[in-house]
Amino acid sequence: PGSSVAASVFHGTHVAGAIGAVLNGQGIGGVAFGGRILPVRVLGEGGTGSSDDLIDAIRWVTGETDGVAARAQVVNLSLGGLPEIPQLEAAIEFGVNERDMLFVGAAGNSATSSPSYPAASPNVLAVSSVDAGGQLASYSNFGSWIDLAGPGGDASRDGNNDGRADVVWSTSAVAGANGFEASYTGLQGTSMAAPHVSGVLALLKTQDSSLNYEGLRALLESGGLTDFSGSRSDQLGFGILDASGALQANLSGDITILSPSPSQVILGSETGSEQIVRLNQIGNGAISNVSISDTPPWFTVIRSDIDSTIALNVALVDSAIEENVAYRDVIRVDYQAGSELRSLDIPVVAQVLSD
Ligand SMILES: [Ca+2]
Ligand SMILES: [Ca+2]
Repeated sequence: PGSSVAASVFHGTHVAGAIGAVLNGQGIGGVAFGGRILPVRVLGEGGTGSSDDLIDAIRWVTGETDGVAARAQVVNLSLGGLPEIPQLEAAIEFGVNERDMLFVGAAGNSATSSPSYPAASPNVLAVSSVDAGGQLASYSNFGSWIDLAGPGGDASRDGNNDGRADVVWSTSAVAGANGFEASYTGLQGTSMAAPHVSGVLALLKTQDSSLNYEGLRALLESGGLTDFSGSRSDQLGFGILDASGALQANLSGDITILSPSPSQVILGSETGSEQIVRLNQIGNGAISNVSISDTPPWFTVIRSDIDSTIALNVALVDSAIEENVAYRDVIRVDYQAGSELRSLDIPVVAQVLSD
């Protein structure tokens, strides 16, 4: 659920409108305005519900429940705040692996870095929210688990200086003399940011119905979906959604990249003084000329491949670390992927606390 600006009703109507509202010369149009929407209700009025209902709904949409084909290609999850739940992970994994479905989750509106599921699931794109000036919205969650940002508005700001609060306008309804009447309303929230991403994914699926989550990650991590600057950030992930750029990148064919796991190295008294980072290859091009940047005195990087996966052993240099000081740097990996020169920044943070 988004943070309401006016009355908090017709949340799903608002989200669906951002994805698929038809162009009728009034109000707004959806990102994928020719798309078909399959509404699946999992929450009651006021946005409360149970994770069991969500899991049942995902199993139904993927076709796992009754052993049929997927009922949708893209699943927008403008909900969250759950912990990691194995059954929920399994239901999403089935859709991704067995049905080539794509899942998008709202990061949440608590201005915290605590992972919120299902967005934080490794098989779901987590979407944070930006205002009309492209800055992280004041309420938006953030963290190492954010994949990209989308327009979700911020009613407390006017980031594009147009004299109006930055809210997202979409379809809604109001009580009239003869029941509910169609209307439009402005809301803010990562719930509003996620459907913009889902709408673009629907367009990408129209271009190429074989686009699966692995291919989508390659597009994302190579900067193809966003205005990616070259460095991932905990606020915007790989950057702010770029609809037209995404459609062009999707058409340009196979992308090969190295994807780090974990995406960030944390060293210190809490987490240990060594960590292995695997650079998993996504895509089928040849990877060559992998080079690792010089490191600062406080850590070392040694390449120590695991079978055919490139891997880095990152280790703290105890003698170069002062206690209770926070250290932060990046490992830059340059490499050739097919005909493209690419680079990757892996953040490294360290802190050793005194006893
Ligand atoms: Ca995720
Ligand atoms: Ca504005």
